[in-house]
Amino acid sequence: MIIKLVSFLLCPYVQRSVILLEKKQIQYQIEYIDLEQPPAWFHQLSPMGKVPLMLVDGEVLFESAVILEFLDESFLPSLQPQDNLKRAQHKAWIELGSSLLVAQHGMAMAPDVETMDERKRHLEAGLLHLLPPLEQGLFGGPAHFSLVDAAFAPLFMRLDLLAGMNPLVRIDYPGPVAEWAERLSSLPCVNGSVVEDFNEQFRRYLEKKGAWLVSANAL
Ligand SMILES: N[C@@H](CCC(=O)N[C@@H](CS)C(=O)NCC(=O)O)C(=O)O
Repeated sequence: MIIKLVSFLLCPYVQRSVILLEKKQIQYQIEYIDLEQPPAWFHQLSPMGKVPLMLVDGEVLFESAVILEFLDESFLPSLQPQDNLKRAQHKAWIELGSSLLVAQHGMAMAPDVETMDERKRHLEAGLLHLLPPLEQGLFGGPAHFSLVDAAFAPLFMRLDLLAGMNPLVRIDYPGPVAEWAERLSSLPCVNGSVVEDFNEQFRRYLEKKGAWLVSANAL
């Protein structure tokens, strides 16, 4: 099976697929595109005009959660629960992870401190929902890497980097969330899922977009 990922260098949704490809040691190719000036073929292939776009022997697949499931089912052993309800719950939490990624992006791009603060509180409230499943060990814990791990690691990586750029953006996670975030950040499949100068690229992107947190006003 020939797998090719079409990516934007900083995209957290693409990163989910890369984490799983690395975790399962699946061979893949990756092509980075500029989302502001995508090549003509991109809009022909990507029905929603978004990355990740995955080509599997030339066939198109899109939506990060669907790609995770496809990879997991195609390259065993499976990292999803056998139990139908638990597997469905994992999918539901991955969906929450997607909405938290949107919230993270909103906070990062906030044009002023007030907006950043309001978006930060929204994100903090969202993260609190993670406490019950984490306390129940629903995501598998340290012994069982799951698709939920792959889906959330890009969120924690970005929140960590943002906090490093501007301490006002730091979110104090409740204990179990902090432990989870730290565990994910130490995994080789997570560390190997971004380009080497990712931090610098991320910062430059925020500066280019006029994000308050890296502006002269904020620092
Ligand atoms: N629901 C999608 C979200 C993907 C997404 O938003 N990708 C962004 C880049 S990180 C994108 O392609 N944006 C281009 C656009 O919206 O025009 C998924 O999970 O794959």
